[in-house]
Formats: sequence, C-alpha cells, structure tokens
Amino acid sequence: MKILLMGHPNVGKSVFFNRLTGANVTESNYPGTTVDYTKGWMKIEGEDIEIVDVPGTFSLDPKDRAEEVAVAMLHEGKDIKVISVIDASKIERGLYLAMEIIEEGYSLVIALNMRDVAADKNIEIDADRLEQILGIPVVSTVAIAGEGIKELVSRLKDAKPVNVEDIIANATNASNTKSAADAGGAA
Ligand SMILES: Nc1nc2c(ncn2[C@@H]2O[C@H](COP(=O)(O)OP(=O)(O)OP(=O)(O)O)[C@@H](O)[C@H]2O)c(=O)[nH]1
Ligand SMILES: [Mg+2]
Repeated sequence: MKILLMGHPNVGKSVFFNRLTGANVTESNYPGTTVDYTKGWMKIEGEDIEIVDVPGTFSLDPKDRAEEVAVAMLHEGKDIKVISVIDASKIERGLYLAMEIIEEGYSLVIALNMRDVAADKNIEIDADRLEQILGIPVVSTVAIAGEGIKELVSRLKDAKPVNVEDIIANATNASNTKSAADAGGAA
C-alpha cells in the first residue's frame, strides 16, 4: 500500500509528511519532468508503507506541470490511499478536490488541518457530522502542533471508496433534519 498526501498548495502536506516519515526520505524529479517530489516510509502496525508528499493541486483537471504530476501520481495505481489535507478555514475549496478524488473511486481520509487558524476566524467545523455525510474518516488537525496526527493514522484503516450518490443522499437527509429542527419540528 502507498499513501498520497494530497491537497491545495500551502495546506500543511509537508508538515504532515515530516511528522509521519522517519529519516529515510528521498527527493527526486517525477520521471520525465522537472517537478520535484519527496517520498518516504512509515510503519503502521508493523507494515512498511510508502508515503508521498504530492505537489499541491487545486483539482484533478491540471493547470500546470506540478498539477499534472499530482494527477499522474494518483492515477499510478489503485492500491493507494489518500490523505486529503484541507485548510479548515477554506473548507469548500478543499472539499471540491476531495470530492473529485472520491468520485474516481479512491479510498481516503480527510485531515481538516489548520483548525487553529479556522478557530481564529471563528470557523468551527463539525468533523463528526461531515464524517457521517461523507462516509469516510474526517479528523481535525493542527499539523504544526502534532494535534490529531495519531488519530488520523489510526483511521487510515477505515478509508474506503464511497458512492457520490450516497453522499448526496446523506447531505439531503442532514439538511432536511436540520430544517425540521430549525422550524421546531420533530425530525
Ligand atoms: N497555524 C498553522 N499552520 C500550519 C498548520 N499546518 C501547517 N502550517 C503552516 O502552513 C505553511 C504551509 O505548510 P506546508 O506543509 O509547507 O504546506 P504544503 O501543503 O506542503 O504546501 P505546498 O508544498 O506549497 O503545496 C507552513 O508555514 C506551515 O508551518 C496548522 O495546522 N496550523
Ligand atoms: Mg509541501
């Protein structure tokens, strides 16, 4: 198994990478390109797992060479799991990319990173509710402080492919329940 750290530029992917990997890290050009990337190894329950610090990308519809490499890495094989790193203070944008990855059938967990930055902006995200709607693990993190990283790793085993239709149904139910509650009705 291989783990890809994916997300927009500047969301904390490399901080996760450095905290997850040991000394055995290599930097190289992606074959046929001048795009640099770093890979390393981590041990989960005794198994050595390759982990890749994927270049930042806004979507799976690449706009430059670095984004092309990010998409190529994702498409290299199906025996991969994705840690989708999202800036919790800009969650909609990050979720767009996560949804694209889900739509392609990959297994992922979401790291809602920069919870401290979001909190400073009075943004609070209900990670449990988001997890219920998406059907995949969602963990709040502050990568620079190491917060949530252990939990994130422990939830990797729960990463699984999900159907976008199921997510839409869950979201619709969630918002119906919420409207009923807001209107004072019993849901
Ligand atoms: N406040 C705060 N800062 C963070 C957190 N995680 C990462 N950072 C900081 O955010 C900046 C970007 O982090 P990186 O790990 O370099 O981001 P990246 O996703 O690898 O960025 P690219 O490689 O450019 O795509 C750095 O200055 C980090 O120290 C966090 O949870 N909270
Ligand atoms: Mg980086």
